[in-house]
Amino acid sequence: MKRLLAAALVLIAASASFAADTITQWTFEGDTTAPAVALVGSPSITLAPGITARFDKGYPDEPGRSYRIVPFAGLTLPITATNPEPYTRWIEFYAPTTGYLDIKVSFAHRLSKTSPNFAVFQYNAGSGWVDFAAYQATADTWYLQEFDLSGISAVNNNPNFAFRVAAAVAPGEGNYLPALSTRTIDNSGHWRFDDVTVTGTLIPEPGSLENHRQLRTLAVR
Ligand SMILES: [Ca+2]
Repeated sequence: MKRLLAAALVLIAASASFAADTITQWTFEGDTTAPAVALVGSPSITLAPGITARFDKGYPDEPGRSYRIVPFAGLTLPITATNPEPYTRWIEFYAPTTGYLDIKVSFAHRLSKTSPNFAVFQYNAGSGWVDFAAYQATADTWYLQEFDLSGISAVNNNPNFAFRVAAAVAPGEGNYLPALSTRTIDNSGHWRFDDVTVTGTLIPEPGSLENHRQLRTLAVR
C-alpha cells in the first residue's frame, strides 16, 4: 500500500512538473492592454513608431474584444517595398519567462482587406531580434498562430523575452501585398490580435527536485 501511494505521489509530481502554465495572456477584454494573466514581472505591449491602435471586436465573435492596429498608419501613399522599410512596422509583446522553460507563443490574428498580408514572427532573448517564422494570410478570417520555442534554450528563464509580429514584403513579390488581392494596400488597413498567450513549464525548484528524488526512492523500495 505504501509503495502504491508513493508511486502515485511520483506520478502526481511528474505530471505537475510537465504541465504547461499560461505565463502571460492578453485578452483585451474591457478594452485594456494590461495582461489578463501575468505570472512573471510586468508584461507590456509596444507599437513601432507611427502605428495607431484601438480596440475592436474580438476572437472568435462579439462581444469579445481585440487589439486593432494600423500597421501602415501615417504613411504617404503609395505603399512600396521601401515605404515602409521592411520590419519597421511591428507590434511588440514583452513577456518575461523567468522560472519557465518550453516556451510557446500563440495568438489569433485577423487582417483587413487593405492591410499587408505577410507577417514575420520574431523573438528577442536579450541580444537582438531573430526571425523565427513567417506567415501569409487573407482578409477577414481569424488565423490561429502558434510558435513553439521549446527548442530555443535562450528564451527559457529569461527576464528579457519579447516577441514581435512585423509587416514584411511578400516573398518573391518584391512588394507588400494586400490581404484581399483585388484591393490596393493602403495606410488604413488594420490587423487585429486576440488571446495573445505565452505558455511554459515551471522549472522545478532545487527543493522540489530533491522531494521528487525522495519520492522516487520510496517508490522503488
Ligand atoms: Ca478577447
